[in-house]
Amino acid sequence: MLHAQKTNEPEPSAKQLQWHDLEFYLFTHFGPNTFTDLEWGEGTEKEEVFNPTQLDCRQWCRIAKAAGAKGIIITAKHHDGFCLWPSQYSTHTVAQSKWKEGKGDVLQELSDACREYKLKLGIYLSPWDRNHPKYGTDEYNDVFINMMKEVVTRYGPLFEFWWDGANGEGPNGKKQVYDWHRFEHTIRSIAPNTPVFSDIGPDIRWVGNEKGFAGTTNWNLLDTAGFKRGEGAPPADTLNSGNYNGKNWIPAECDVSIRPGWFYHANEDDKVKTPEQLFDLWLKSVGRGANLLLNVPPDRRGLIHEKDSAALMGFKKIRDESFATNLAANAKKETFYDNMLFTKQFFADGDVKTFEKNIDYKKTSYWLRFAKGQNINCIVLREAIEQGQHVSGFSIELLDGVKVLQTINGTTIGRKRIITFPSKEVSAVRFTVTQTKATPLISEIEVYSIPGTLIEKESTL
Ligand code: FUL
Ligand code: CA
Repeated sequence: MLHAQKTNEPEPSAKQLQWHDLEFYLFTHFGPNTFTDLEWGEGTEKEEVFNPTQLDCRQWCRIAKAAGAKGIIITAKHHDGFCLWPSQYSTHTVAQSKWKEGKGDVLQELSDACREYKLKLGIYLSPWDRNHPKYGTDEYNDVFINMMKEVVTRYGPLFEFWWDGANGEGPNGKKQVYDWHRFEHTIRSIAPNTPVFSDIGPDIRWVGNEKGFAGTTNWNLLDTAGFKRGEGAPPADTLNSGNYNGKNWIPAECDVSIRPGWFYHANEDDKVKTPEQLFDLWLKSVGRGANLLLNVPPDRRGLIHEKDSAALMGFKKIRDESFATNLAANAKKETFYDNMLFTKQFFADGDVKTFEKNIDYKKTSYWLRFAKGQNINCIVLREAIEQGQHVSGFSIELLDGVKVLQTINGTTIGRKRIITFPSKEVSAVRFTVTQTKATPLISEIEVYSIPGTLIEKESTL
């Protein structure tokens, strides 16, 4: 049991906590653009362009599962308006295509395959629709709501519903005035357990870039008052770092593609991110307390390309190998208050994994001592976020005896914080919370020695 004092700090809902634990899932951009080599279809494409020759959602799921992804979010409808399911609210769908003589249903096949492989299904539904004749009129808001109802009831339960903020012109040259109030009310009533993503939530926020990086300071908190989805969204750096005093628990999700584009283009087959690049994205997303939504677009066959699949398998392998041996497991753990050693009573549950302070945290430090010199280059911290995100500053000292070899200062921890640094031989690691908004609850300190080539790369946004 954790024993933080009650605070007014925002806390995650049960469904958000479940979402946080997914960490990593795939994004699937698939539709007419796959066949026309576009990123943003015009909406005027003939339905017959959509004609995958070997579509196999079980192959997507097999690969997702083997990559350690927990689910798949699919573009049920992108901006071109084409529906990957036979919607009764559109005439621009798989039913009008030649694929399976108009009898096919990608969402059905994917939801069946996800069930078989024990993966979760999520749906991206673009409100911007460059095809629908009603787009740009009030009636289109009903169309969008009906489509949401259709996909939720037919293919749910969904682990995430993804609202794109884009709002361009439709076939009649008009921009839609989205009725977000009704959209939100609808999704809440038909899918109360599904966390909803958009630039500003309500449950999950965009991280402010499409590179896959969260801020090194990353609050799960966001102020949304006065902001809108799309053009009226908070500035990118706010989305990237959240708000220190944000009133709502709206954690960040990092969406990024394994290729330059979101949709498959054969001329990008040689531009698939390498396993090492994907691992670097892992450090900058999951390692900064966000979730990673990695886009892996199926090709014209309707299959994940061999190159993408190979990169994903390599990515999984280096994650498994890097985090196989937690060196903290064999270290001696001690908690010091000034010079006094605290033992069991310090940990309310007698478990050193849950590091809690009932006294001045700044004077308290947590030590890991190794029996002999140990080469390390990676430390994983976790905050018990069930009761909120509190820590705003911490320090890690790498020691050889009493000599401090290096001090690493950080800001937020959140659900997970992965710190990497050039390898050092240490006899001990000392961890101290230097700033916090309320009682800090650190639930995990792990130590690793990962391959030197995987140390986080410098990056600028
Ligand atoms: C953006 C879209 O415009 C892109 O095409 C892509 O779907 C990306 C994930 O979101 O808003
Ligand atoms: Ca405890």
